[in-house]
Amino acid sequence: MQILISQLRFAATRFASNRALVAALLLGPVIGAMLAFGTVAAQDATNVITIDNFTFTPKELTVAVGTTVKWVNHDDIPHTIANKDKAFRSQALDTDDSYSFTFTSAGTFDYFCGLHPHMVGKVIVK
Ligand SMILES: [Cu+2]
Repeated sequence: MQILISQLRFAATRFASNRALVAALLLGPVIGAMLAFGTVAAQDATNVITIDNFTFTPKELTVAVGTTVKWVNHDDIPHTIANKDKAFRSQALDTDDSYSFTFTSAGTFDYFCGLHPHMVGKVIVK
């Protein structure tokens, strides 16, 4: 009888630890994906410059070296992104088109719209 009880306990313990293992295996990727998605979402939100009504918003953006900045045109006419020092230059962006550039060195990058040079903005890379 004592042996039977200890065998049952052993089985119950194994069952419980297996369930915990299965739960960990199932939840691990889910939590990982949630963390990854949260990180990507946060990065996107802070590194996007929108173009609306002939205006870059934010007009001035500070990012870390290695950051990719994305410009999205919400106007119904084309715009371009052109760095004053020619470090980057986009094609004409139609409505909802975007242009991305990864800043690999520190500095202040003044840019303007090649079609409407009065439209200006600045990315500061630290
Ligand atoms: Cu423009």
